[in-house]
This record gives sequence, C-alpha cells and structure tokens, in this order.
Amino acid sequence: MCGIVGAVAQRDVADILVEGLKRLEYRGYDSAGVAVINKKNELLSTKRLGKVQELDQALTEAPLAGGTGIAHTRWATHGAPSEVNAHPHISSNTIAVVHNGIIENHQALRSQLQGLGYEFLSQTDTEVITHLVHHELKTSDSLLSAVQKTVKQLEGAYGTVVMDSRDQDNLIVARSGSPLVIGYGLGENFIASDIMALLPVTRKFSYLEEGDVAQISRFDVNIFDIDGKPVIREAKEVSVSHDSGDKGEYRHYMLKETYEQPTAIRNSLEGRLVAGKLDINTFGDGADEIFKNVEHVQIIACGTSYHSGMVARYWLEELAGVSCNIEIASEFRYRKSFVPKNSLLVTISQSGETADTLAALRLAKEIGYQSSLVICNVPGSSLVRESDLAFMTKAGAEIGVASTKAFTTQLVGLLMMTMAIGKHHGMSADKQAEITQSLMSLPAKLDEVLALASSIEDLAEDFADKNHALFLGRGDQYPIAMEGALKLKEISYIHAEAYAAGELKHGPLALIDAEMPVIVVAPKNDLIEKLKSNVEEVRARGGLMYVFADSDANFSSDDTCKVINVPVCDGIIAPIVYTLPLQLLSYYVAIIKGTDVDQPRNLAKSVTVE
Ligand code: HGA
Repeated sequence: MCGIVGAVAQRDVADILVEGLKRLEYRGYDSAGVAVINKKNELLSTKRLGKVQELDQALTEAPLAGGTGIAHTRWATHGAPSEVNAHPHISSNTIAVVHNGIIENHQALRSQLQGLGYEFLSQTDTEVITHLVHHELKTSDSLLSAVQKTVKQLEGAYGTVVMDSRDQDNLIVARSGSPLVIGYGLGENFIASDIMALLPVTRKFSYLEEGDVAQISRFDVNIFDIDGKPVIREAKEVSVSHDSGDKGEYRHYMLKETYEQPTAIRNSLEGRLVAGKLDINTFGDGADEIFKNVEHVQIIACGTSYHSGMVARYWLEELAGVSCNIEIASEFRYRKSFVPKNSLLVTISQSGETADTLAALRLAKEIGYQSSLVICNVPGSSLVRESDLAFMTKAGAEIGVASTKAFTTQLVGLLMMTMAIGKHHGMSADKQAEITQSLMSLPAKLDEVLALASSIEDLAEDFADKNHALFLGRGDQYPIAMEGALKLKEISYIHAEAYAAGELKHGPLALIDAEMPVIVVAPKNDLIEKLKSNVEEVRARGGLMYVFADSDANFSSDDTCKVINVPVCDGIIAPIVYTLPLQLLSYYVAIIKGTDVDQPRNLAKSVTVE
C-alpha cells in the first residue's frame, strides 16, 4: 500500500515521479503529492486530494523544476484523505518526507516534538518523522546520520524517503517492515516501493533489507545495515516481462487480467511438468529433501490468497494424505499456536510483501516450524527472500485491486505442491499423471469458460438493484464461493456472504427472500446430490438462484433458477475452472453499478501495512 517514488538526477524529475506514481496507483489512491529541490535549493511541493491524475493536472498547469525529488500516492491509515494529510510532509521548509507504514509510537513522539516547538499541520503519523529528522539534524553531521538516529526512535513499520532542500545531491531512505527498492540508472538513481514504478527508467534493482538505511546520490549508493555497518545488497536485472503494459483493448485491468488467465497458467506450468512429471526443483534447491520430511502443512494467508489456501487444504488432505491447517495471518501472528512435528509453513501472497503474512512467517521461524515455502507472484519480494522454498506464480503484473490471475495461478502452484508432498506420502504415479494431465488441460478449459462472458453479462442485470447476495458451495467449491462473494463485495459494493451449503439451515436460510439472490457453484461431483437438496431448501422459501453447473450435474432453468452451463472438467481442477465465471459476474455487476472496478473505494493492493 502507498506508493513511493524518488529520484536523484540531473534532468527534471517531476514527470518521472508522476509516471512512477501512476504505475503504483493500485497501491493507494486517496491523495498524491510530489516535492522537488530546485537549482536555488528551494523545496517545491504540490499535493492533491484524489487520484494521481489530479496531481498530474496540477503539475501540467504549474510544473515543478528540480533534479532531486520524492513522490507518494496515499492509502490513509492515520488521518482522513485530504490535501494536508497527503505526503510529502515538510518540516521547517527544508526536510521533506514520504512514508509507507505505520509509526505506532507517533502520539508520544508528537507530544515530545510539540514540546520542542514543532507545529504539526497534519493528522498523520508520518509527520513525526519529518520533524524528528529536522530536530536530529541540529546535532548531526549529515542527513544520513540524522535519519539513522531518527529511525532508532520509531516503533512500527516504515519505508521512508527523506530529502533536505539544502542538499540537492542525496536522498536518504530507510526500510523496516515496508519494502523499498533502489533502481540504478546512468548518472541518476532512484528509489521506489515497487520496481513497477521504475521500469520506464531502469531494469537494474536491489532490494533493501530490514533495518537498512541508504544514501542515494547520482553516482553512488551507500547502504548501511541495522547496526550502521556498510553492506552490499546485490543488484539484479529484471526482465521486461514484469512490465504491466497498459490495458490494451480492455476497459479495465481487471477484465484484461481475467482474460489473461489461460496464458498466466500456461506460463506457470511451462518447464515445470517435464515429460509428464513434476520438476521438484521448481520450488527451489533442496525442495525434495524438505518435502520428504513434511508431516503437516500450516497455510497462512490473507484475503483472496486465504481462499486459495483453503482449496489447498482439501487437496493436501485428500490427494496427498497430509494433515493441513489454514489460518488468517493477522490471527496467527498474535496468538500462541501449537506447532505439530515436522511442519511446513506455507505462506501465500501475490505481492510477497503482505505485512501480516510476513510477520507470521517470521514468527513461525521463531516458534519452531521446520521449513517454509511461499507461493508468490513477485520475485525478490520479502516473503520470497525469507522463505526456504518458493513457487513463483508467473501471472505477470496484476494491477486490478481485485485479484484474478494471481489467485488462479496460486491454485496451480498449490496443486503442484500437493503433488510434490504427496509423492512422499504414497500418492501413486497414476494419480500424479492424472493431476498433470488435468493441469495441462486447464488453459484450454479456461478459454471455454471465458466464452461464457456475454451470457454472464446478461445475468449481471439481475444484481444491479440488489443489496445482498449469498454464495453457496460444498467441498473444494466452498472456498470458491467465498472468493466469489469477496469479488462481488470488493468491486460492486454489494454485501455478499458465502456459506458451505450444509450450513444453510443453521442460520442463513432466515435471510432467503426474493431480494437475496443465491449463487451456487455446482460441478458434478460426489456432493452434488447433497447440494441439490440445499438448492431445494432455497427454492422452497422463494429464493432466486443462479446455478453455475456442468451438464452432468443436471440442473435445469425455470422461473426461480437460472442455470449457467460451465464446461465439464476434471474434478481436480474444478475449483480453478469455476472461479472465472464468478470473477466475470462481479465484474459485470460492477460495470452496471458504475463503480471504480480497478480501484475500488477504501481498498488498495499490496497490503504492506497491518
Ligand atoms: N501512515 C501513513 C502512511 C499510510 C500507508 O502506508 N498506507 O499504505 C499515512 O496514513 O499517511
């Protein structure tokens, strides 16, 4: 969350910074701001409430000239979205700061700094960093040392960039709990919260580690670790494929990313199923040795990733014969939990920077988990660097806040992980071959599902005037119902709940009436007759149903039930196949409701704050 971009260059950098913010806008979009140092060592700043477009417009009307600058797109945690709360925050017209994260001891620091005569203009926690650096500078020989002294006093999380108008040559950056990446240019250098921001200017990056503070100038980058010792953080070139490009022919990133799923899955399978067999090295060096000893799997994730983990629990217990628990990261990290013997901790995160998930991984290491694996879409991210093993989903950049292709490629990774672990728990070669076959058939199957788009678009009309919806599924389709409900909530703002269909009579049946559409995911499987009984329970109470089912499930449309025919597929991959129609449904409902599909209100992507 929150996008940060900074640059030290000879040319004017405002345009580079704003382009970077546009590329990061999915991380926060309630306000944005930029500050540069001009040739006369003056600090010039422009901030706007709303999207980066507003800032861009303001800068077109009144451009800012300067070769050193910082910029920010905000997702508010402390203080309402407003121009005054937008970053950069400035102290005494000299120190400018952008920050991602939460300073937990901001109240105490604020009182202390007010006692020293500092006047606070905003309600943010961030502003304490600004005045504290200014204060520390009075007794420091450099901005670097003032920032080093400042960060020692901060509790909480920060990725922050500081500049001093009296020093055109340097930016000081610090990271603890919120990611920052340095971009290396020719005679110019950059900093950002995500490489995406800097792809137009460089392909060479190094990630800061926890506790690092760095001084960035045009020709030099000096990095110091948590103890102040100089360190090298290896710089790597990234491939062009990480660039998100644009929306192309699509109206929204979410629709583009929904349609990219067959390709994303093809890319995620490529080179990993060699001659019909899973290449275990896909998960990293020593993976087979680790998998051999696994007796229990604990999955930790948040949001959509949590739903993919829930599907994996069905797969691991049923196909691999290994016990599995799953828990939400923000719960796991704050409770004492029992660690079963020889447990593998599996985290799932699109960005690899999800704050709660990262904290859970660190806790797991302390409390005795034997090994860790992450399912992730961003190479080099914190979760990837800190886990023993990693499965990289090759979904490509996902810009829409509501996750689509990241989710389905996570499922592909989790199914491969099930095979890799199952191999050591008696999963037969035939079963392995069957799963491989199923996975290989997936891209073509998803193309067939995407062909249903126009009939799903027609269906969406029925939801436009509804305030609530209920999603039902059983078995491994229950998490898919949950994911469908989450998508509808996120982008159409319709209140939606998912229930395991067997739970209906334990409460939610009381809600059923003609105003509560009920969406059912119903592939033909061992539970289909049970699910049909649940459908009858809804019908008997006057509910309106929308059933996504294959022809083998034998549902027929009537006055109270619309059936959407999903292509018949192998049961193992059915959770992936049935995800797409629900993504399309929520997308088309949101279009009718006129919401901001790619940047839904109050949300942001890459949840790097708690
Ligand atoms: N706490 C700061 C920054 C918020 C943030 O990092 N969001 O992702 C603020 O509220 O401005």
